[in-house]
Amino acid sequence: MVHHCISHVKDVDGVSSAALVVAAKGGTFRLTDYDELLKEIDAVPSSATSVTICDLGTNASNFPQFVARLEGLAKRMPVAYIDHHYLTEEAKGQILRAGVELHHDVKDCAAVLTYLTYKAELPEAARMLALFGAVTDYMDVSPNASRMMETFDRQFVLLESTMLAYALARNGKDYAYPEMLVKELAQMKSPHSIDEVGKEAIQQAEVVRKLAEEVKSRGTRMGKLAYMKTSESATGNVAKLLIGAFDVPLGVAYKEKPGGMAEMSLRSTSESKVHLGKEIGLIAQKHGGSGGGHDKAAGCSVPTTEVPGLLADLAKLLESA
Ligand SMILES: [Mn+2]
Repeated sequence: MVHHCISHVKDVDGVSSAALVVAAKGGTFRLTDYDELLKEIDAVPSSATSVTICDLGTNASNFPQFVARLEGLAKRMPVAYIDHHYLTEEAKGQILRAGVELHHDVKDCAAVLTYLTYKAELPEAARMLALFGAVTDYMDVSPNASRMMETFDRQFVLLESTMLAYALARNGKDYAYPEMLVKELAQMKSPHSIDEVGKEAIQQAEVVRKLAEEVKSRGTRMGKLAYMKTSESATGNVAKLLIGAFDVPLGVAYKEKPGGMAEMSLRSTSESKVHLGKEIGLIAQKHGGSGGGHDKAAGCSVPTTEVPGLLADLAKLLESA
């Protein structure tokens, strides 16, 4: 029996989810991003006898292909899909009818859902991995996560989670780094005891401090949002910093990728009435791209030439919400 896991490469939630699956099931794993998910499902190794997919959502435009691939895979082996990106009831029904074991809840991060799914096969210490995902996805206030948090020293969990997130933000471009983290975390190692994670995190703290200054002069306000083009890989962090620097409910940061595309991160505050995950898919599609995500954190990819139009649509939406 060889289990195979496909999880999100971009953040601690995806990395922790993968580590939990590897700790519970052993076998092989692959980290990937939203736009490569279908390819990764096609590339499930022939040695695999079961598969778990974690923390990876699709958007409306490629959802039919996603379900078709899940169905094909589920005919060959048991498939579990653990995720917390927004899904309509209809979409959930389609996934279930494809023969997939679905663990979905928008109120918890993927790592908490993964922990709960494989709890019986995991050591006690694995609860900490679930909390790393919860803290860094801003979902540690859910009933499940806060109950778990109460059983630890909160400061220790926050320190370890943040070290992991900062080290990953610095090294996420090369998949070898998050892959190394998955292997170490699956052994229940604390982030501070993994190689240079502590040193990398401190270096990233200085990057974040400088960025907080930089966004004030390089960011632009447009109605109730502020945006900025950046070369930082952690565009989500930049989006968050924009919210503070301009005192707006929505921050948008983007970077240009080869091939004329812009990769964009959106973050909002509780003041915003717009569900980013639901809306950005539609707006990005209108501008020739794709996107998705959560209520207060989402992302999209659109042609660079469409960025001004997309920002204007977002500003208009915020104004009318
Ligand atoms: Mn997540």
